[in-house]
Amino acid sequence: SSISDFPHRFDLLQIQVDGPVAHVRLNRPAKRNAINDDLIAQLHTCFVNLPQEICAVVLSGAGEHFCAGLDLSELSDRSVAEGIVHSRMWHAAFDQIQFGRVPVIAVLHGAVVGGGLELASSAHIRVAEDSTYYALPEGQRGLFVGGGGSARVPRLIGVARMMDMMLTGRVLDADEGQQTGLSQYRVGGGQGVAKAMELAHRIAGNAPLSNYAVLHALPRIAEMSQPEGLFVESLMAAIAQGDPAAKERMRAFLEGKAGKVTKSQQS
Ligand code: 1HE
Repeated sequence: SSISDFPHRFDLLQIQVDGPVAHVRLNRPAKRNAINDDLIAQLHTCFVNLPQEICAVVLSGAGEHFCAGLDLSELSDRSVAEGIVHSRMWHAAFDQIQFGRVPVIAVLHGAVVGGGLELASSAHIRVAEDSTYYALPEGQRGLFVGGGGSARVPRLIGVARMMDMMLTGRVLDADEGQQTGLSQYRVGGGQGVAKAMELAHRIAGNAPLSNYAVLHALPRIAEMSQPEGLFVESLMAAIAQGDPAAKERMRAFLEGKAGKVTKSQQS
């Protein structure tokens, strides 16, 4: 997919390319970026077709909210069978985000609710602004999560916290989200995109195979029994080490040409 056409192909996504980083913004602010079938399809197409030049993605939402979740106006027309297919469409799109080629950093502000939290939890790093709040109103709407939330959210905050959110409608604010592990970075209002772009450029500077191993090997190993996980880790480590990019980086360090680990990289 050509990098120059890429940003112009999606009417519900606004895409800006900055060197190796693409900033993908949900662009349906009048509906609080509620996800209808078109938007889920565009997210899927966008992440499947990321041009090779792109090494990291920042994902954000236009307007006052990150995302109001499922577009509730499309719901009533669906049969049970169509509901399953619809949910699987969301799974396919969000799998492209979580298990694609490049790391994705979500910038959260305002409502991150229902399917919006499911989308956010498909990203690899979350940066939350002051205004962020999290909820799973599916319980109140007579629904259940259908965008991967029951698999992804407990892996971030645990089953008990997700049960509480779904059963009681509990809303977590930005600080609670940070304490419970929903976000990894907490920033002031309007600072999220700049922080995420800084992180994305840092990530894009890593060897592609290291990033790929973190996205694809690490979560699998974490779910394996320890003996199997350790064996897979050894294979992945040897493969990464064998890559010319790794050899070059190690040589650069030994020759004093690469950065040291410093405290300034803390956050
Ligand atoms: C929507 C949606 C939506 C807003 N579907 N149209 N998600 C929810 O249950 C959350 C529902 N939304 C809200 O609680 C609020 O809209 C917000 C807290 C997100 C934002 O409030 P606010 O005051 O800024 O906006 P608003 O006035 O409520 O909404 C502005 C417009 O967006 C309005 O439409 P309008 O034509 O009257 O201007 C709203 O109807 C529309 N809108 N949210 C459709 N979600 C795969 S399973 C996932 C299951 C779920 O995600 S369930 C949770 C759904």
